[in-house]
Amino acid sequence: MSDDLDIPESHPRYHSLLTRHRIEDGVEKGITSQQGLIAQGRGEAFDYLLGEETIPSADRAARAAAAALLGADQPVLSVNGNVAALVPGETVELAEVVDADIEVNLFNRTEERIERIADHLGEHGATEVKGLTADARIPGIDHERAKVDADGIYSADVVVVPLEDGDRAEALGEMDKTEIVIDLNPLSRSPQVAAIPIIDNVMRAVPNITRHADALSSASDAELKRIVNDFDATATLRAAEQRIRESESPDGSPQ
Ligand code: PTJ
Repeated sequence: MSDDLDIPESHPRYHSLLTRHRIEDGVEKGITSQQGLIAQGRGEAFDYLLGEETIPSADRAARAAAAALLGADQPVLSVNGNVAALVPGETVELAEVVDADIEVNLFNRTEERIERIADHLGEHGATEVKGLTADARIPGIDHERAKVDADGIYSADVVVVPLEDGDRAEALGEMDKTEIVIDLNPLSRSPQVAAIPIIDNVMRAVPNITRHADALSSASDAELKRIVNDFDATATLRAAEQRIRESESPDGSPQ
């Protein structure tokens, strides 16, 4: 992926423009679907209202996510076309730190796009990418997202599902998995049904979970469990919604 932007990092909208650039690049490479552009626009609006920063409740959620992943028997990171374009290297790094599998799972599924995403993740250091076998189905979903690997998402105990539609999020919850959802919209169905909703941009959230996982790498199982049990999903969603509703720009004027 090329991150060659003709604008300096000091530009106030640098990160937002970099995100757009990566998504555009993803579409050009056949990794991201055209609907991914629309999803990105929707996310950007919420990010703007959140102040384009990781709010304290999202940081606490990222720490709880790191604890859940470190304490898991079989954690899996689910990757779609937007995630592959935005955070390929960061996803591989997180998978390494928490010893998770990576599985491609697409809403607009084609074998060709799965292969391209797997290759793209391989270029960013992934040694194994699941998702092509698709020998199991998530019960209760009648679209392509139901197709998963039996030794991947299907049998995982903890799953990270960034930028998800609500259907699969709900169905995975019903399979008794601990679901970690990353989404900028606290009112979206997927964070609402997640055990651990992280209301943050995936560009910030994924490296932040990795940072917390590094810091917790020598924590005991009891300590990891305590962090997960103490986490309050409802308060996290409420804090993000409040931030959005009361949004002010850094100089105090309404945005
Ligand atoms: O690659 P595919 O075929 O699996 O398709 C992926 C998309 C994202 C196109 C598909 O899952 C989709 O249409 O998703 P939705 O229903 O538009 O939901 C996307 C959610 O992600 C919305 O709630 C957005 O607010 C949120 N979102 C968008 N960009 C980001 C984001 N959340 C975190 N970080 C972002 N950069």
